Formats: sequence, structure tokens, C-alpha cells
Amino acid sequence: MVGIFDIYLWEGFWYIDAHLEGVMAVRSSFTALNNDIIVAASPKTGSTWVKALVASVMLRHDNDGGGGGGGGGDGEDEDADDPLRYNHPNDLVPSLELQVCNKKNANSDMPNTASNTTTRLFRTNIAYSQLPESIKSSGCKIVYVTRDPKDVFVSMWHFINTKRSSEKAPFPFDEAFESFCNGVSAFGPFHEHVLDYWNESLKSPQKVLFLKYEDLKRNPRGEVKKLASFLGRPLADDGEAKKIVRRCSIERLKNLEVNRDGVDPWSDFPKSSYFRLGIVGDWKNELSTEMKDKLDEITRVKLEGFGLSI
Ligand code: PAP
Repeated sequence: MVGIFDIYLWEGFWYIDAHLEGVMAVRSSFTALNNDIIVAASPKTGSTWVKALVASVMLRHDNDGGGGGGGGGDGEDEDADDPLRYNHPNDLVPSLELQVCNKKNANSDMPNTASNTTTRLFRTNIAYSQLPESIKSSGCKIVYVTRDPKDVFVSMWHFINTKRSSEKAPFPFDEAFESFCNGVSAFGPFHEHVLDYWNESLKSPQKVLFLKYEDLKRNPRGEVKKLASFLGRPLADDGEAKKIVRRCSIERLKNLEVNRDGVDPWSDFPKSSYFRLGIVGDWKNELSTEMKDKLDEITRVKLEGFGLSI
């Protein structure tokens, strides 16, 4: 956001310094495989939740006998095979731009970089049009999630302030809001990012699944069944959907030890900062009526004619 971070425009999308090199490297050096699954999103749209859901669906028979950080433990036996129990969702679904194609990561072990036969899980914030050709032309699948931009903005503002030391005042709210409305935010403009994936999901529904955070909140089991079918791993029954929804609930994840302490080494943000309120409509507590009207009007104008409401 202007005045908060230095931010650069590359082919129509904005990137902060820390991301730009990795984003360009994804385009020039990442080769997708047919079995890859990529969770894509604009920042703060609920992708941590979707990563947890995708990992739960895809790893549900694969971690017997040791994958996912070990089992056993006190009392929570029903979840002994749950990879989320010992792994932050970000660790199960590595970032293309922050990890996989980030030069600083050159010597470290890369989870999920495997052969043609294994499913690799990745995440990205890169707009569809800027993804490497191999992602577009291979059989890999993309799960995209978006959210009411008013809640996205509020979530983002809280998130960036978690890095601000307690002696300092928060980043100016009004300035950040204007910047977001002008499309100047990390991986933004937000609405163009959404439309990029929306249009692709209409053209290739078997390749891009377009999810909305609000639908996930309203009907989590139904959305998880849809997700699992899209990924080619349909759920056997409602009980399975119920279990995954429970395992991935924000109330559970934010209280797991693995998510309470420590810092995400790739983003440098506290692991806990990925789990805040997790509700629909927090914007009502933060935005003035004028701000709400302004952002709603931008959304209406930008999405008009595309058959999409968010
Ligand atoms: P990221 O871009 O930094 O990865 P992302 O996970 O996309 O963030 O979005 C974070 C939002 O998802 C937060 O919303 P809030 O600030 O309005 O609370 C976070 O709380 C919410 N979130 C994270 N995990 C879950 C979950 N399991 N269920 C529902 N919401 C969640």
C-alpha cells in the first residue's frame, strides 16, 4: 500500500519488494505437473482455511505411518491422523513465490516436490494471467477463494499491523483504505485479480474452482464436498465432510500449539496472525458508512456484466 510499503507495478499488478523477485521467478522457472493442486487467492480472503481444507481432503489416506508430523498424543485420538495437528496450513501447502521459486530457499528441503505420480500442493497469490504457461496448459487444478472486499481490506489492515511494534501507532487506516480502493495493494488490484480467476473458472470449470469465503461460512459441509469432488477425491459420506470441517475450523486451528507460537519463516509474520476473527462482516466494526458505500460502488462497477457478486 502506498506510504506503507514500496510497491511496484508489474504487468498490471502491484507487488511489494519482498514478493516481486519470487513472482517473476515463478513465471520463468516453475514447471507444473498434471497432478499439482494450487490454492490461489488475493491476500486475506481466507486462503489459510482453504489450504487446511485442501490438505485435509488430499492427505486423508496418505499420511498413515508417519507423514504429517506424527500421531499419538493426549486425548485427541480421533485426530491422530490429522496433518494439521502438527503443521500450520502454510507448511502443508508451500508458496510458489515465497518458497518454491525464492532464491533464498535454494538450499532448503522443499516439501512436496515430487515425481509425476505424487500430488503436490502449492499456494500462490499471483494473478491468473501472470502464472507460468505450464500451470495454464497442464492438467493441474486451481482452487481460488475470494471474499467481500470490505472484509478483505479490514483483515489486511489488522494483519499488517501485527508486525508494527507496540510503541508505534497503527498504519493510517484512511490512507490504507484509499490505496486499496485505488487498486494499489499487494497482488492487487483486488477486483481485477478476482475477475482474472472468475473468467478462467467459467471457461475451464474442471481446472479452476471458484469459492467464496461467505459460502464456506454458510454451508461448510456442502462446499467441502464440492471441493473434494473437484479434486477427484470425493467424500464417502456426510460424516467425512463433518470431520474435515471440524478439523479446519478457526476455533480449533487457532488453539493448536503449532499455530499459537512462532513465526512463519517465509513471510516473517507470527503464525497466530493468520487466524484472527474468521467471521463475515467484521467491516461493520471498522468502516464508516461513506467507506462502505465507496467500496461497494467500486465493486459494483468493476464486476458489472461479469455475472459475479461478492
Ligand atoms: P493470507 O493471505 O495472509 O494467507 P488468508 O488466510 O487468505 O490470509 O486470510 C486471513 C483471514 O482468514 C483472516 O480473516 P479475519 O482477519 O477477518 O479474521 C482469518 O481469521 C481467516 N481465517 C483463517 N483461518 C480460518 C478458518 N479456519 N476459518 C475461517 N476463517 C479463517
